[in-house]
Amino acid sequence: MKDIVMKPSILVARAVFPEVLTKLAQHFEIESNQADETWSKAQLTEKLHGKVGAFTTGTDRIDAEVLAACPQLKICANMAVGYNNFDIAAMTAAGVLATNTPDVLTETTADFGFALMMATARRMTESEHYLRAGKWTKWSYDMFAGSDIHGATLGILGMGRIGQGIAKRGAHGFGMNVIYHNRSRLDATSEAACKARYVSKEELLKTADHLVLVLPYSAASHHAIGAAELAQMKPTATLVNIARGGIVDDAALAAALRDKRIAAAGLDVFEGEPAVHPDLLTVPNVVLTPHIASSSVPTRLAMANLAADNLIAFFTQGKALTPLNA
Ligand code: 8YV
Repeated sequence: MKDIVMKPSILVARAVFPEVLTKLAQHFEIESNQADETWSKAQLTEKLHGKVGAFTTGTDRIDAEVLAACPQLKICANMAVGYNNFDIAAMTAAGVLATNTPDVLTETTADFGFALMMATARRMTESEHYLRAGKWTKWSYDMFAGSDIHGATLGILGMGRIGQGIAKRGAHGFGMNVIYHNRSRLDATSEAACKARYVSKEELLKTADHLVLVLPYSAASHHAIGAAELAQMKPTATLVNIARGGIVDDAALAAALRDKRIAAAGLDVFEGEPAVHPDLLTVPNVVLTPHIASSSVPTRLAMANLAADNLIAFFTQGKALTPLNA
């Protein structure tokens, strides 16, 4: 008689491309969430119970409490490069591998960061709302006059892969003067490739015409841009956040925008998203997008495939492709 080999049981916590589910189904018994229901922590914990693996996204929090209730769990594969939804220390202590999806989203996310910076500086959504509201009745010399991108000083806070992608676009495509601040300085070859100059955070804030945030979220970067930092920026400067909500103090930013202490902001991420600080919704000089920087079809598919391949490689070869705590 043939042995029946049980496939490992995994949870796919959010809706995902059907072809990725089909691929996973060749290797695993799957409980999925194609209805994309929003689960509470208790529901996520209940669904995870008895599973050996999980396909997660940035909205699924895996912490000590969840881990304690799911002792069978061996791996959580995040479909995101950021992993602040994971308590890595707790996962390591519980012997649970964490993986993320680096590299595959770098260029798409850098494209979006650049686009958001341009939309912010050139007041694209503000002027579109004006047009849609039927307020455009005549040309005027200063109508929605914004600031230039070409030749301006691009400041980048957090110079990882995505930060470097934005720097290259600015330096090589738009003749921008690029400055950056990061926990550690890049090597000379990487700096030369981005034509970027390392400066202190203070100089970055004071000098940048357009400041783009691309740093990971942690306790150390919580409210890295608050009232004090905004006060150091030029009144003509713009601020773009494609990193994580919580890096910017949204209430302080809304006040700075309202009082024109900086010219404008572009935000793809928010503290407590999908809720958005109500004050941000009342100021006109901010471009708001719903956390879509990595969202091109090919890139989201590549991210989903990499997360799936991490699960498959771990269970078939004993080694994930992009581990965080191996
Ligand atoms: C994801 C992101 O869309 O990769 C990241 O870190 O922020 C986005 O690309 C989001 O986290 C969903 O998992």
